[in-house]
Amino acid sequence: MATPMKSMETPTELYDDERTALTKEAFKRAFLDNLLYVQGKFPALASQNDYYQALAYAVRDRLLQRWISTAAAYTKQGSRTVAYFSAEFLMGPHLGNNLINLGIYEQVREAISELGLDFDTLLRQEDEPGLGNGGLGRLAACFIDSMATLEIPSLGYGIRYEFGIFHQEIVDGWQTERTDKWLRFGNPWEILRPEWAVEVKLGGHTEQYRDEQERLRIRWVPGKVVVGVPYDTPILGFRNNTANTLRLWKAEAPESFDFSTFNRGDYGGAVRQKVWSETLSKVLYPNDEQIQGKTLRLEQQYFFVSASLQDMMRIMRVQKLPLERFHEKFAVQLNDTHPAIAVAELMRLLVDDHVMPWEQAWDITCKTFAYTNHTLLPEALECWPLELFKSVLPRHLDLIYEINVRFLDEVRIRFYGDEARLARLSLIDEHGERYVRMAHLACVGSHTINGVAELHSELLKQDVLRDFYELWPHKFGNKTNGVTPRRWMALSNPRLSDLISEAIGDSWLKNLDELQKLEPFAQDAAFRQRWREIKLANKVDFAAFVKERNGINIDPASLFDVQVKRIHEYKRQHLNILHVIALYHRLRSDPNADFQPRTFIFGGKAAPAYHMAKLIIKLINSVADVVDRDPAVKDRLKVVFLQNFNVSNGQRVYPAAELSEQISTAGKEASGTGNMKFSMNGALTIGTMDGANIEIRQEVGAENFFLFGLTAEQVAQTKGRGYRPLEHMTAELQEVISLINSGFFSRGDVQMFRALTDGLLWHDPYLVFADFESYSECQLQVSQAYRDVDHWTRMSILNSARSGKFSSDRTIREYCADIWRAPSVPVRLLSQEDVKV
Ligand code: Z16
Repeated sequence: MATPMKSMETPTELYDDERTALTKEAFKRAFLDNLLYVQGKFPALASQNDYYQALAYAVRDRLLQRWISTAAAYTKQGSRTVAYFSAEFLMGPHLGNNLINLGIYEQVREAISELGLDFDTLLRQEDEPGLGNGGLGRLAACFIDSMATLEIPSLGYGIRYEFGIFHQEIVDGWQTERTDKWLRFGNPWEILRPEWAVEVKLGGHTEQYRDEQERLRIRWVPGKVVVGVPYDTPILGFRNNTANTLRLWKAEAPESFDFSTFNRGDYGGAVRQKVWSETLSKVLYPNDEQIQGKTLRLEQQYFFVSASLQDMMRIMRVQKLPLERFHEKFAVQLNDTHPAIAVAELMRLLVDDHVMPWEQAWDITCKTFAYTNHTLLPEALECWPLELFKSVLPRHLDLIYEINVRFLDEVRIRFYGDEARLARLSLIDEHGERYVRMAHLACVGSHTINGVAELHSELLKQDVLRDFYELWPHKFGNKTNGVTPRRWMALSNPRLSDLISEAIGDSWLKNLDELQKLEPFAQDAAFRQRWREIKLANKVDFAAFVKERNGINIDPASLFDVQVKRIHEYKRQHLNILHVIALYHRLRSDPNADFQPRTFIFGGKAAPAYHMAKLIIKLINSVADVVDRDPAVKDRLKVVFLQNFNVSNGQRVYPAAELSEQISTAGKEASGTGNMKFSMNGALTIGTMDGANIEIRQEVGAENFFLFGLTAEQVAQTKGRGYRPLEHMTAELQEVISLINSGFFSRGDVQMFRALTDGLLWHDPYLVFADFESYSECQLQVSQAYRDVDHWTRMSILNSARSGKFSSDRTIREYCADIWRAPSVPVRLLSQEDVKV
């Protein structure tokens, strides 16, 4: 045996293949080592969380080897890199996903159980990083998974919020919010990189000065400075050697600032400075489609964007690339307008800090950025009051004015004499109070603009961004969203995934179009039987989970009808619950009616200040409560509101779902991505012609999809004529509204739901009544179809078999081909030989 001193003197092995081997035995050894040497725990005294941490560190060791190999490959090749800028990354738990991607899920499960521990209990210990609100943040997570799987060099850039999306608890039927302390027990998946910290300026003013060459220049004198410290999380590709990076910024106080105050004896001031700095990355704003216009939010956006662009410039320095080639080295995708300030910030860095001529800097900027829009709701378009903007970013406001002057000059020539068009296109909204329009900044500074589903991209061109489309039609395109089948099938639905692999082999996880090979199995009675058994087993698991969480029994033999997503009027959870009340009413009126038993499952968070959304939650819970206590409908109708819908809960619910509710008012949901997760897992959709529903129906076939409601065009016409809800009132709908208003669901309180019912009756922008009959009728067809078990199973198999398009791998391939022009760079795993020190 080598003496310790000897090996210290000649450290030739950077890592030991034994230490990070993927075998069961090596893994057990690593787990126990971590428990002792990292957690400092003796097995008999360790908690489940200590075991989880040890397990996570053992997995992390195995991922670091890939990470180093990836960094080496990218550095050596100086590869073109995608930088995905997003204020949100809704990652969900890492452990299970990393095991799937490494291909060691089963070995590790066995290793852990051979050590006498319960693997599922350990998986559940992980506090998921909920650094996003919903679809947009989860899309970013699916995208970085797909980029790693497709071996595209990429960096995800965002904010390391100390508190992610709030934890939702239902108290007396109402939503209450609790802080999400996800970092409480530490985060084994991240690595702090203090050596790459950067300074970010905020506030203050600008002034003119002459540089050494007597040139007149502008200087930004900031009011405060914060330090951005990067925390890196490796993002594994699926069964390859790629480990890309998610780089999230934490805000800290610069030491120099503290010291000057501290030295003056102002301890309080020094502490305040530190506290203020850290508030920048303290908490995620919990609003999805409603902007709040808070100073801190703009500061957060600028903070992570500036830190990221500076970091990219550091990478260029390290790789000895001149800044003139910034757009060749990097393709930056702006995930909505949240990072749109990047357009002005890159100009500032190039023009002010690097003394580049304006025209050249602008050329580089426009060749760098591409912008994805995620919404058609006008209230979700970010506009910052000019005064607020100026107080946070005085230099950027001047730069935006300059960009605007040059831009409007171009428009003036193209559209001679069209003053109204100039006002509509301007980066500054001047009707009344003045605002900076972030979507306009994003459009002007990007070479490509895309929507997230066919219909959405069309409506952007016709409606929201029409003037930009008329100016630059070539910039516009569509990239229909997708989701990663690794998390949303392999990890969350192992039973179904195993059956599929048994039938068609396992390459479908890398090439989801291969699910087509399942189609013939829809005609195979034995296969259908197994398909049904799996759905039932998933429903049984889910029922146990509901029992544990909500204390109520749901019947796995009933139809599981699910609507999980953020609560919003445009998503129309109220349409769903009104229909549930109608069913309840039917059962009460005719207790012997022929009735397909159903369990209605709801889940989702409401923005804390969105009162109507919170009232909808209360109504759902109130109906759930009454229905649960009414013996007359027992076993036939159940309503469940699943608390705190998040990624982990999503992983439980999609595999158990049979009917997917995608019932937004047509023309309002940009895409939806939950709709895809359901369909892949064999649920049928009841949905409107909205977002990606249209493409799902197109793929799975109209005969395997339950369509109802007005089209986007009909919605627009109806509104154009003046929508009058009462014209759509039916006897049944009248009963439903009366029942609610009578206080039946609110212990006699006739006022409780008035804001909701009055809204629907008198001024409803989402046309609930207009679609109610069509929806009820369609639900009747669902119930009938469900009774023909074989027919339903065939439809279910075909939904899954035809969902290949909705892999985020397909989406990312399209971004690479049409927007980023980023080739893949395969990674070879470095061996001991390569890394001799
Ligand atoms: C969000 O999740 C979305 C849009 C938006 O403006 C803000 C947030 Cl936080 C969603 C869309 O509502 C949804 O239709 C889409 O599928 C998703 O973004 C991803 O594109």
